[in-house]
Amino acid sequence: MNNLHEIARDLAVPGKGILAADESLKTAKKRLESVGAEDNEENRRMYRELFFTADGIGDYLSGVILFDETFWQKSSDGTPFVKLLESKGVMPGIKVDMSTAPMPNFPGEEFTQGFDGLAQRLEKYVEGGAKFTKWRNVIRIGDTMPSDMNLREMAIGMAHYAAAVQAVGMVPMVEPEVLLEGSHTIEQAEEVTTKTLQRMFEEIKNYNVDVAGLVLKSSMVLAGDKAPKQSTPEEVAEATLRTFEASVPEEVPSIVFLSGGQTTQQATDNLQVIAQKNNGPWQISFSYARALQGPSLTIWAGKSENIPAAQEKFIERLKETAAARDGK
Ligand code: 5MM
Repeated sequence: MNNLHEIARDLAVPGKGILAADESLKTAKKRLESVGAEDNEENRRMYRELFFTADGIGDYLSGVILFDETFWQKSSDGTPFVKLLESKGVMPGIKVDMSTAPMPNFPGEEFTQGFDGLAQRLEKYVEGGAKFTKWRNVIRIGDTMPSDMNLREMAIGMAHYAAAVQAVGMVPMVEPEVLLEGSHTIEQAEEVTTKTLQRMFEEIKNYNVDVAGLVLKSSMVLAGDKAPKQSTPEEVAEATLRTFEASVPEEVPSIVFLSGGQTTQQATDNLQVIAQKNNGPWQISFSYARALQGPSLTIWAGKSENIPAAQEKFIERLKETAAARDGK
């Protein structure tokens, strides 16, 4: 087994998962302002530090996905965040896409930016200690969405990105997020997610990417957030696992989920039942942002005196989510 295979497998080992702390500046602003905290570089740094210095994160986290600004920042005692995470046995990862933008001529659809200077940026991250990377596309479900062109662009972009990352010795995490927003049924979500993953892995193969050295970050399959009939954890687990069976090559070692706007409870319950029912060849775990950080963000609210309580809440969320990852 080569190094990429080992890293890809280790990112989803039993009992552990990934923290997605890679919100772009725009998203970080939204998060901070939602709790009345001012959006500035120091507050963003403090917010990240809260999570990275919480006692015991290494027991539940295999990796953390960072955003460029955070990747180069230091904790209050001067330790670079990357070194701090490494010292806790947590692999540093980096988001290398440059977020999404509207797709011309396809109203409602988006494409992912970030190929300009990608090779140079990847080299810098390797030197800086990154072990894996992440690239996210979004796929929206609607009357005429996703369009064939949107899927085509997503698949080619994702394959090209994954090939570039493996070429410099890092593990690419591929994240084609099928959005939860909308009134679609779980059946529609299953059809679109299956098609999305099939198209993506087809191009990944065409680009000679080593699928045993990548991690799939997927959305769960469930009815849209405005659908009259919401999905139960059993329905989510069955539809999600059916989707993977129909689309994910068995050599892929690890699949991790995004929480995508599900409540913390939903994200935990759904993960637990998926883990219990998973008979596939893949390890399945989590790579949540909101479902891990949300409750701590509310407690912290930008005030340093709230950090201990926010950290305690974070460890509680990690414990629950890591147990769910093991089907408990
Ligand atoms: C879908 O978002 C990813 C997982 O987060 P959730 O568990 O909250 O759904 C997340 O890693 C996302 O890719 C980053 O937050 C960056 O997103 P932006 O929109 O800031 O590029």
